[in-house]
Amino acid sequence: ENKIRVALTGNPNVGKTTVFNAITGSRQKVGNWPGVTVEKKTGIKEYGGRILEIVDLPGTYSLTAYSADEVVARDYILEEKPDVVIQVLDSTNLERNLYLTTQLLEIGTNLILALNMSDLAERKGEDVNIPVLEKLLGISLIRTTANEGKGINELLDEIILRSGSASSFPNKIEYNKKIEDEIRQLERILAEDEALMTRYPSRWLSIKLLEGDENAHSKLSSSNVQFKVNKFLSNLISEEYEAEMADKRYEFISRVLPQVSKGRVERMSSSD
Ligand code: GDP
Ligand code: K
Ligand code: MG
Repeated sequence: ENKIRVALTGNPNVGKTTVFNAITGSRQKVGNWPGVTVEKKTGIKEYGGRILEIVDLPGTYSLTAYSADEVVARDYILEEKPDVVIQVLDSTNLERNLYLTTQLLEIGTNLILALNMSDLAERKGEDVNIPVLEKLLGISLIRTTANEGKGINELLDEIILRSGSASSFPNKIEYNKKIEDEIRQLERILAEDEALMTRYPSRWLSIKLLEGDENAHSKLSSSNVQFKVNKFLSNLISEEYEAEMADKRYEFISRVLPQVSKGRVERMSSSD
């Protein structure tokens, strides 16, 4: 196929729409997502002999299902399975932005990070070691200053490159032993519904079930699997899981950031 379906995601105000505009120019369509009053922007770009279909997803801090924006963004990635997902990040606010990254990694996508607002980061004297961060996350990063059109061609080249590969699930976050064990048990139950397993990543779905995510639960279609899952979850307190999992995601970020921030770079590469 000559078409590449690309989704832009990221926190609010990080420059998603600026990236979207820089890529698609005037070839845009604006409408609404079905059933909700959330704006839907799509656009087309011809590049390297390929046709890129780009969608500008609503800005979110997380991929839970607490708001219409989160459900739209998450369901697009899960159900429509874009060939490539670009997370646009504000380079001056990496810690907060990487929280969404941990969740995109958990879903498993062809993820590319656009480290946007690099002009502001540079002005503040902040710098990240891109090769080391790429290695720690297991994905590609491109530096952009979208409002000046900088890094956009590099981003397009990376989209073409990534579009040929399968989604990856760099399993970066390990929960405690008890939770990992429960994830495995849930995955075994879910595996009984083959159709479900071709649609959703089983580890991600198991994690969301433990977190008490009703939207994720509603994706279970087999009543047999539903029954077993409900029985498994009946004695568990989902709030505790949600807290533990959020902690582990932040812990991962706080381990990664010092290794890629300016000043720590030398130490990292010599001991790595
Ligand atoms: P969105 O909410 O993620 O879609 O963010 P927008 O694309 O609407 O951008 C938010 C603001 O940041 C706008 O005023 C943009 O002009 C500005 N902006 C976008 N990218 C950059 C960048 O790389 N550097 C700077 N300095 N400003 C940017
Ligand atoms: K905005
Ligand atoms: Mg926007």
